[in-house]
Order: sequence, then structure tokens, then C-alpha cells
Amino acid sequence: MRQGWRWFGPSDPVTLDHARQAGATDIVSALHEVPPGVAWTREKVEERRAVIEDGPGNRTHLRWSVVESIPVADAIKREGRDARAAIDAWIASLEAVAAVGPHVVCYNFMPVLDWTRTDLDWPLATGATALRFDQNRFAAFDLYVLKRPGAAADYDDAQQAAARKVAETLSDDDVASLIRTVLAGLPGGTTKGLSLDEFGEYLAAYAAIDATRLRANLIAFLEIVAPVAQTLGVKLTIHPDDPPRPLFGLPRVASTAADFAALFAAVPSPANGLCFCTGSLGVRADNDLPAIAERFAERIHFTHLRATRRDTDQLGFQEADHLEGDVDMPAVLAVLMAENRRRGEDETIVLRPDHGHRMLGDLATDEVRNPGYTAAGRMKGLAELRGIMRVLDRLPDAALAAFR
Ligand code: CS2
Ligand code: MN
Repeated sequence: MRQGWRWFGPSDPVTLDHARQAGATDIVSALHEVPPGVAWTREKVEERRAVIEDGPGNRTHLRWSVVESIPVADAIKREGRDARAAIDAWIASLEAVAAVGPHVVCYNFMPVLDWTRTDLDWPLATGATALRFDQNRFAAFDLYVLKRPGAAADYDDAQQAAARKVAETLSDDDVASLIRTVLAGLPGGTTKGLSLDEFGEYLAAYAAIDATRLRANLIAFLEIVAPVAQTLGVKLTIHPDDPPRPLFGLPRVASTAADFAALFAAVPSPANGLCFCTGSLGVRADNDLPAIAERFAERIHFTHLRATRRDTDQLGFQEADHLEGDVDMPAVLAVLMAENRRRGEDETIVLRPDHGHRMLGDLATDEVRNPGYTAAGRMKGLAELRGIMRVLDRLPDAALAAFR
């Protein structure tokens, strides 16, 4: 498995040398500064490639193998094939990427909001901090800060009572920070940061869009872009919804095995692939991760490895150490590594440790620019994953297949 590391570009306080020191060989990056819907130019992509790959001669060579993400403009999610200008811009970006080198492209199809948490510095018993999604805090935000029309229908009486209790304790600062955390966007987010008012407008624009319609729009998008990707030799990988269920009444259609099966059945092109994110998928108790990995193994070209631990309410969760939490990481790795053995060197799945705790030196700095994307926490995760892989590598095919 190729060991990747997400890098947010020259402004990332975690440097390419840090990635080298963590043991990564591959970089996952994007032109984060270009807004959704605007085409990337070949010059800009080449410039970024050169920064990553043409480093000083005395340094370990890094390869930019994955683009995460080319953002899918909101118009595409709302209008499907009718958002022709936005789709053309997306294709132009894809062509620029393919011309320069990376041949795996990640994207997601979550409307309005990208990944969502309620707490970015949740204290752990070790003194480190974690990202967390607290269902009661989330409901308090939805019901009492946003005051979304119709929101009450999404929560039962006990949930509403718990949310009210949380809402009563929220200071003005807490409210401001919740708005920032939920709406302004987290690192790598592919949607526009929003104010409370703007968010209300976006929700209204989605009033007529249910899961069936959103899925149809995703399929229409893939019917257009997958053949282009196939010709270019690029694999497209959809990132699962995070968390894998609807939020704020907005539909989500990349949360379960059934969702992925529907996409692959509708658009069978081999360019139509999956980014297997254990952290996102693992939030649902009914997602059997090794089984999903095995079912779609041929479609997986990129994987995000991290663990979440579900709260007793099964809705909230916090990000756990990479080998803890609810995912059976050795079993997932065994499935992915068995798949790699069936592939040529060029097709090897790229992994990245997806998020890490804020710990060690990262606690000493006042500002962590990219919560979840700290150096030490991710390095710890990657090191632990590498240990498992080193052992699994020794197993003969039959033993690896039987491992899980
Ligand atoms: C992520 C996000 O699991 C996740 O939610 O991998 O960190 C990711 O940055 C965004 O969805 C954008 O790619
Ligand atoms: Mn992920």
C-alpha cells in the first residue's frame, strides 16, 4: 500500500519535510485556493506538482499521486446534467490534473456542507484533544440557534429535551464557535463557508431535492465525467458522507454499501471508484467495514484510515486513536492488501492517515490551522498502520485472505 499524507499546499504549517519524517512517500493535495466551480489551469497544477515533487535533491522523493478534492460545485448537486458550465469546469480541472500526473481524483457529493463536527478540541484523558460530533450539541444548534423550520420532526422527545438542556448552557461565545465549526467549513472542505443567514437560503434551495433526486444528479454527473476520466486514465473516487446520514434535512447518498452499489450499477465504468474512508463509514453501526471493502475492493483506489468511537446514542462519535474505536483496522487492511496483490504496481491503493489527535508539540501552538490535520497525531496513526502492514505483508495469500 502506498503511504500518503495530506498536504494543504505551501501555507500548510505541516511541511513536506514533516510528511517525509512521518514516513510518507505520496502526497495528497489540491488547489485549495481555487473556489468550487472554477476550472484549474494546467499551469497552476504543474506549479503545485513541482513544489511537491521537485524538492531539494538531498530529500526523499515525494509523489503527488492523489488529488483530494476537485470540488463539485453546488449547482451540480442541485441541477445534475443541467449544470453544464460547472461540469465543464470540473472536467477542465480533471484534464489539467491528468496532464500533469496524479491519476486518482477524490470528490464528494454532500450538499451544502462538507464534513461536520461540533467540537474541534475535545479533551481526552491523555491531555491530547480530538474532533468530536456531539448529537445533543448538534441538535441544540439546529433547533435553537439555526431554528430551522421543521427541524423538530427530526428529533424525538428525549433528543429535544437533551438539546434544550445544552442550548440553555450555551454562551454567546459557544454559539459563535458552533456557527464557525459547523458552517464555516473544516480543512479541505469543498463547500463554501456560510453565515447563518446564507445557510438558511441554501437549505431553502434544497427544499425540493430529496435523496432520489440527489442520487439521480450524482449519476448524471458521473455519466458525463466517468468516460472522460476513463479516457484520461484517471480513477475517480467518491468520499463517503461524513457523518454518513442526512443532516439538517439535507439528503446524503454516499453513506452505505447500498448507496455505492447503486452508483456502480448505474455507471459501471472502471473509472467510477471509491475512496474507502473508515472514519466516515464507521460512524454507522450497520456498516460492516471489512465486508464493504471486500465487496467493492476493485473500485477502491484511495483509502482514508482512522477510527471513530460511537457514543451510546449511536449518533454522536469522537475520533479515536487509529487502531482503537469501532473499526477492525487489521481486517480492513488485510482486505485492501489482498486486493493490492492482485494489481500491478501502478494501481496500488494509496492510503492516508485521515485526521489525528492534537498532541505533543501541536498542543503548544496557539493556533492549529487545520484541525484534525496535525503533524504528530497523524504521524502516530501512520506509524501504527505501518506496523500492521509490515506484519500482514509477510502472510502468504491464503493466510491474508483468511485473516479477517
Ligand atoms: C475527511 C475530510 O473523513 C472525512 O471527513 O476525509 O477530512 C475531508 O477533508 C473532506 O471531506 C474533504 O475531502
Ligand atoms: Mn475521510
